[in-house]
Amino acid sequence: MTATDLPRAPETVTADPYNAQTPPAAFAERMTPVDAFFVRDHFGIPRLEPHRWRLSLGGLVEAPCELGYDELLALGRRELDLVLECAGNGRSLMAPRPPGLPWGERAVGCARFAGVPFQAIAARAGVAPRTIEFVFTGADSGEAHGRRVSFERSLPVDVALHPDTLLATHMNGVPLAAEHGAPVRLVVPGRYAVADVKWLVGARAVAEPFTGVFQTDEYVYRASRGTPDGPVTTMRVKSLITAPEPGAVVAPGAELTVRGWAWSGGVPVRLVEVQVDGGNWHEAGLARPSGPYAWTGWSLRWTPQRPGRHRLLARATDALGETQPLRAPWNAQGYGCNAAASVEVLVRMPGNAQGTAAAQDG
Ligand SMILES: Nc1nc2c(c(=O)[nH]1)N[C@H]1C(S)=C(S)[C@@H](COP(=O)(O)O)O[C@H]1N2
Ligand SMILES: [Mo]
Repeated sequence: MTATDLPRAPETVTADPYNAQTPPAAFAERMTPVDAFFVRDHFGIPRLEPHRWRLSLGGLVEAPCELGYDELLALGRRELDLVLECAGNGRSLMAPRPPGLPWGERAVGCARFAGVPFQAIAARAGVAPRTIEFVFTGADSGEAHGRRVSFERSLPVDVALHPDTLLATHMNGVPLAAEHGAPVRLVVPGRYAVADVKWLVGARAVAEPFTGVFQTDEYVYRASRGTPDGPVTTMRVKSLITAPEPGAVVAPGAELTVRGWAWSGGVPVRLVEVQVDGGNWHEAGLARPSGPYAWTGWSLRWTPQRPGRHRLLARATDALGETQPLRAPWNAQGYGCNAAASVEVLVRMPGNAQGTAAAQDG
């Protein structure tokens, strides 16, 4: 069965390389099903067999080494529920639309990852004190900015050696799927998912800032084509409305539940507010998240009265006091779009033909 035969397969954005966003139905679940989880690939999908996989650890370490899959599994196991969000998520909402994949709002998902803290492997090799970063290498490569490169990203040494930075082998209880980085990928809580190098085959300790294409050309905030303002790192506070679905038709006087998810880069969500047609903001109820890096469920009862189209907005605020802006913050490459979530619904009496026509011309 191919991905497109699955009832809840991701919605393809580009076929080659394969990029796809999570379908709305998958957000009904706290953990986004693997089959429905968004995929972001810059090059092709390498097919790596676990029993032939090797990770090389080198650079400024006392004892460079290689590690196989079973050796990795033997080093421990830690489970974490993590939101993964592409830094380009929401780009198509920016005006003018920056170049890059035209993501809607669904290049995001939350899954339970299991793996081994990178720290455990680094400790075995012994990290030289001069180390400022670790560079992580994926098995995929191709042409980018006129160069032939591997997919490589670096992390500051304290982030790389944080006990929650994992070499993940499992997602939602099953071994990683090929498109999500099998057999081993990096996952870094709280950061935009570009940090989460898939098909991981190498890690090296370095004493200078890494300047690879995906570190300094791509995945940086720039006001214009000029000097970058800084790299894409922590996920900005954000929310998603999962019900009602866009264009839903509801009867006046019928109570419904507006619900969704909210998250911020490793910081708890403190508040979610919902607004109808530009009126007052109403505080939604928050559910307890399944872990410090998981998303927070929120909901609010709403009884629409007036027939017609209604615009619902949701905005989250995190424990640091950061709130989603109403309009997408623009930057030249379209990263970090965290504008308030928005959905339009149609309220009409059942069987009202005019309402039906109005629903269709939207
Ligand atoms: N090796 C490799 N790792 C990668 C990428 C890639 O193209 N190659 N894409 C990154 C980006 S930009 C994102 S958003 C996440 C997406 O992870 P997913 O496809 O499992 O959802 O993987 C990251 N890791
Ligand atoms: Mo991404």
